[in-house]
Amino acid sequence: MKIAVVGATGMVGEVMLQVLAERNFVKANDELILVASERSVGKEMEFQGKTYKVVGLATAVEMKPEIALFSAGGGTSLEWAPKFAEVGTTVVDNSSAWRMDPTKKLIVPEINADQLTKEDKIIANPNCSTIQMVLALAPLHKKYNIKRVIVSTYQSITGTGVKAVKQLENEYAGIDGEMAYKYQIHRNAIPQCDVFEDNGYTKEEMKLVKETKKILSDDSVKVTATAVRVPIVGGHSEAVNVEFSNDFDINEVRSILENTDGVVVQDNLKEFEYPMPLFAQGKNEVFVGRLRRDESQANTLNMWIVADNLRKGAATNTIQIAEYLVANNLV
Ligand code: A2P
Ligand code: 11C
Repeated sequence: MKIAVVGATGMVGEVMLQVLAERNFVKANDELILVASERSVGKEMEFQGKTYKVVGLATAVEMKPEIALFSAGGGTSLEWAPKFAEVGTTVVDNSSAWRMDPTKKLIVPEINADQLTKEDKIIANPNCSTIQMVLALAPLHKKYNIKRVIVSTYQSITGTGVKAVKQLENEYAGIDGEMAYKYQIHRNAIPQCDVFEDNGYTKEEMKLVKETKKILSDDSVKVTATAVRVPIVGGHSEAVNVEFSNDFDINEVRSILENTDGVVVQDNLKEFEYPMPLFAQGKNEVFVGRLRRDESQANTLNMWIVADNLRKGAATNTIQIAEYLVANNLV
């Protein structure tokens, strides 16, 4: 099998290569194709002790890989994913380009990988803040039926990319440098992730609303979001308030989450145990804690959800989709 990683030199691309190696996805007889922009063509990169030369997109299409994992921005996906699909490649795309296209599937493998067929040649990977939230919501929706979700996020600067990490480092060091954000992020919380839309919400907030409905296959689930950037590198955190149609038992909620693939419950107040980006960084799981009943309203739960946005929020979920495709002979 030929496997292409498009955007291999980027921040998510780098984590993709780590996760591919950890999960031994690229077998001895497989061929790995590392793809980036023309700027990087010819650059040498290491993977599992072998040196690879980065190639451009046109060359990669000519090589007709079976699978292409894309994380090179929405513009690249819009232009190039169809070209790969045309030569028979199955594209798993981490950008926002195809997510809300009704002809494309939006997949979190633990929830809806069973929707995938051989005909799906461009498959969308959801936004990081959506993935970690829906992984916890999906089993609870099945059991208690969600009416409404209120989510407030505390998002890592790694979601913005290398430029933001550099900005924070410069601010720590007191160096004037290029700014990823309009404002200083050190000692700050910026209530703006991505650009504003006409309704006064940011694009990130509207991704939480729209993608959640699509992944849960239920337009009746109401979601409202406030997304905030904080000077953190280890992962995104979310305070999530969920109103159900049916009442729940908090111990049953805990047990449902404990038995959900990909979820780890960290919720022991006596030991001060709860999810934090400090512990989530570098892990593939979604961590859930601070489980408690909202005492101000019937049938309503509060929880705190943390995950490494570059792993389960991006690289790991993309690779899990690819693993599912291979395991089920869909490529
Ligand atoms: P390059 O390193 O050559 O610019 P990040 O989001 O961390 O900036 O990474 C973006 C990734 O997408 C990088 O690997 C980058 O390659 C790649 N990329 C950006 N624009 C293009 C493009 N037009 N064609 C192919 N790859 C691109
Ligand atoms: C952030 N969620 O943290 C973004 C990054 O749609 O895949 C990923 C954007 C996307 O800013």
